[in-house]
Amino acid sequence: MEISGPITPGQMAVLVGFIPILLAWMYAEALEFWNKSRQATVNPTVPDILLKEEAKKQLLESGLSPESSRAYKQKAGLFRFFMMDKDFLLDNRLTLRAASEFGAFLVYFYLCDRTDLFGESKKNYNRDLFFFLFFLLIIVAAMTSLTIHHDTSPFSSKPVQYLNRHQTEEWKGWMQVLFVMYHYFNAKETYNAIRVFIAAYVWMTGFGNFSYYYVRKDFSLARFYQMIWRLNFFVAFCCIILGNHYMLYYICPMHTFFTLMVYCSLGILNKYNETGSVIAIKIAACFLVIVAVWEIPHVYDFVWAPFTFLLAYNDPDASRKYPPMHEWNFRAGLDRYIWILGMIYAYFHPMVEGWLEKLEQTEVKLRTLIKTCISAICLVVGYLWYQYIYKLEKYTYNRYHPYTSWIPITVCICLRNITQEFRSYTLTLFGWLGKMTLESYIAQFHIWLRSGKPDAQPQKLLSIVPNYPMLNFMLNTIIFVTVAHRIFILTNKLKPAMIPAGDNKQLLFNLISGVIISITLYALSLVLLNLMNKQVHYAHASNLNK
Ligand SMILES: *[C@@H]1O[C@H](CO)[C@@H](O)[C@H](O)[C@H]1NC(C)=O
Ligand SMILES: *[C@@H]1O[C@H](CO)[C@H](O)[C@H](O)[C@@H]1NC(C)=O
Repeated sequence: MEISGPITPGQMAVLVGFIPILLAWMYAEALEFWNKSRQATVNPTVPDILLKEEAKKQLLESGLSPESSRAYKQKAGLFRFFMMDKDFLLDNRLTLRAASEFGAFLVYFYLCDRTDLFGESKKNYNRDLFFFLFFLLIIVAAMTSLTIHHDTSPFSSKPVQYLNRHQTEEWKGWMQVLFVMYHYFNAKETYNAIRVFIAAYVWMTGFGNFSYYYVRKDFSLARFYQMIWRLNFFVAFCCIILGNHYMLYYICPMHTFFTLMVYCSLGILNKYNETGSVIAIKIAACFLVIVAVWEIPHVYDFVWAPFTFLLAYNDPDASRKYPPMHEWNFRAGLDRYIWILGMIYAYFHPMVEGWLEKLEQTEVKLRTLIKTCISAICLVVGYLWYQYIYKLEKYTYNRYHPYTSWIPITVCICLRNITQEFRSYTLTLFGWLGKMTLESYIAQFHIWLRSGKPDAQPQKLLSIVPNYPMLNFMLNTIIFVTVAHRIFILTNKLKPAMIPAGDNKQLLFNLISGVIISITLYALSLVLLNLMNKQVHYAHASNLNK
């Protein structure tokens, strides 16, 4: 098995960190198994409570109160991990299991994308096949998972759901399916549509985050870190394991940045958020910041220069070379306004919902008239947009995109919510896919498609079943979706262990120990690699001498 390129210190560090976790998990499972079988055979009649009482008595006898033992538990977690403390391992067995499974997936990613274990094949676009597969999925989803929802919206107690969670998740699912298929089949003709989808995600970032912070008023750092962690945990490991830059997965920095912007704009002076004019000023300020950074020459370079280490990107296969910060300018620039629009829509959401409720109560004739008018206007606007903007060639389209992407999004929202019934139907299959958009977006690069070397775009397909493109597509898709879904679940499982909510001391402790462990592992791996290189040199030299 050949690997592409030498092993980096980062990869070594992850490996060195992963092995003890894997061993600890196996040990913990063995302990659990042993405990269970012992309880079952030796002491089948003693209930659990008695055992616990017994343990407490022993603790007291040894001079430790239960309180101090709890503090000991929190603080000395790391220490106890290194000592392979049995109780600690048993308590954290599930976390260790999740971490080990996650590590195993990373190994799979590496095997798929950086070794020649599996083959690769060329992308091939066939419009007929592309839409056949997409419609097939819709039909299957409609037949198996059409659901009517009756739960209430977070803003009112009425069951009129306008812009509810099921819908946004379903919406994400639709877009995600087309988005990954666009990559798989290299469907160049849908390029402009993909741009609109990404704008819609960013719109949802603005919408969802604004609603959350505005309604819940929960500006706690722990919550915020959890969100950032959820967005970046998986991608960070992908970058280290595969030697990529963060910007290869541009969706992640983009959402992180816009989430940060919403958090800051609402979090600063959040006492005054109830006042309408303050919100108006905040939103205007967001616009001004974006206009200043992206529309005034040289401001962009000045503002973003310090972040070059994080956001630089060069495509190794590109025929034209751009400056390293061009990619971020282009990607974030395309959707620079739409998140603000999401915030505005979220702000007016309760009001629109009120209108809709009133509209539902008017008599049938008037209601039908109004709804028909709205639909007609939407259709005409949508058609005009399609004719005059969407159909433009991609470079021209990109220039108009930041200023026009709100049109299809608004049309979509209006039409989707036009009737009560329509609003409450969703296809849960798409909703299910929509939940793991982030994971499937990242995973597709390496275990569905194949990039082959650091920072390269995934130009090839991963081929597990050579010479049978459709069977390969099927098998690969099953693995890909399963892995993406598992990683979604694992990320959520590991989240509370890494970023505990509501305990700032523990959070700080975790952050600091995380940094220390990372630095230690990195240093250790540098030393290890150095030693290995010396050995290779030595072997080489002695070969030459012979
Ligand atoms: C905020 O936006 C990010 C990025 O889209 C998303 O992952 C997160 O769930 C959003 N937060 C809320 C509370 O909706
Ligand atoms: C009403 O508004 C949009 C669509 O989902 C929101 O995202 C809601 O999800 C709902 N309608 C649409 C357009 O799907």
